[in-house]
Order: sequence, then C-alpha cells, then structure tokens
Amino acid sequence: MVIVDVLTLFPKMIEAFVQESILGRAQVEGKLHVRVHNFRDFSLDKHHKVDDTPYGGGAGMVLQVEPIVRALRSIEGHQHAHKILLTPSGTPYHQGHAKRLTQYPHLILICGHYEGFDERIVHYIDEEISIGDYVLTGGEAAALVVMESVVRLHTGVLNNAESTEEESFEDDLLEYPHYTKPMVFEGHEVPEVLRTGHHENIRLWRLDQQLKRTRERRPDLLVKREKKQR
Ligand code: 6GU
Repeated sequence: MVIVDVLTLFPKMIEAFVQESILGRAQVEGKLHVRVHNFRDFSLDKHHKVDDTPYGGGAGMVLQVEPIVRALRSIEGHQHAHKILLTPSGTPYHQGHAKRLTQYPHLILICGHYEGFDERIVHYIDEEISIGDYVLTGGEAAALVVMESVVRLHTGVLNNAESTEEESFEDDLLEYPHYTKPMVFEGHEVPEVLRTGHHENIRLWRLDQQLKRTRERRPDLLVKREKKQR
C-alpha cells in the first residue's frame, strides 16, 4: 500500500486524473491511497490569500510558506513521509528517480503556481523535482507524472499485459516498433521479418531497430549505456 498526499490550489485537476487512470484502479484495489489537500484552506489570511509580492521587487507573486507548512503538518504521518516540491528549477526527473521513489511508502507532492515558492520551503521538504525543460503554469501536471510513474512500478499495480519489463529506458534503449492486425493498412505493410515466425531473426531485427531509433532520437541514452557497459 502506497500513500500519496498532494498539496495543490487545484484539487479537482488531481482528483479527475487519478479517478480516470490506472491510479484509480489501484486505489479501488486498495494498493494506493491518494489524498488531495487545498493549501488555500490553511491560509490564516481573511481572504484565504496564499501568495504575496516578492521581497526585493520584481514581477509576479510568490507562494507563502505558512499555508503550505500548515497543510503539511495537518497530514497524518507527515514526519515520516518523503516530501517533494514540484518546480521547474528542480532536479530533472527520469525513470531512475521513479524507481528510487518506490522505496517510500508515503509521498507528499507539493504543487506551486505563480512565480514560485518562498525559498524557506526548503527547510520542510526532502527534494525538488522538475519534469523537463519547459514551463508549466503549475506543478499539478508534474505531480501527476511523478505519481503515475512511481505507483505503476509498485508490485501488483499493473497487470501482466501492462508489465514493466522490456519497456523504454529499462536498458537505456528506446522500444522497438510494434505492429498488429491488419497485415496491410492503406498500403502500409507489417515488416516481413515479423511474419516469418523465425524467433532469432525477430529478436535481432528488434534489437537493431532499438539501436537505430535510439541513435537517431536519443544519442544521449547511448552514451549513458556505453559508460555502464565499460
Ligand atoms: Cl515541476 N512545475 C512547473 N511549473 N513547470 C515545470 C515543472 C514543474 N517541470 C517542468 N516545468
């Protein structure tokens, strides 16, 4: 059983995604418990304000530390949970992080908006994660990426068909191309070798496709792979 608490100003974004995805099924099966908290509810301001202008001046608003810390402290077991801040200035996220995060039975994901968080939030969290080099308006989509990628690695969450062996990044190679019926669609044929039933030739063709794709699209992964093999 994994527990994930999400702190956000847009709880419905998280709830809808969880309900409609594999996470929802995991939850029904008792393998996952997602709890969503709106930290606006923890503002002590009479207008429930959670942000203010930056010290030193500049554009935009900064999320205040107090409502977030009060929300954190309201979560049962928060002292032992692994707390992650979603921010574009965090460490770039990859499959290795997803694997590492499966060691924690309780995760707390904190989503920001506006210009960012008051830096003093660092004293209350364990790490900062970014999901890539592009700008989102808020951390919600990022929190969902982290949650989905971690939870699906937990045993029993996926069924056999969805299994995590032999998938992209398992060996620092992209996946080979897949085909199913019909054999010809609008003149586009399934590659000959896949119809031969020659298992060794198929294995070699797929490996070749993986290497070719990775070389073309993700040369950085090949460099990483070669370093591991040395
Ligand atoms: Cl975690 N948050 C926001 N706002 N933008 C991002 C991101 C996170 N990761 C990449 N871009």
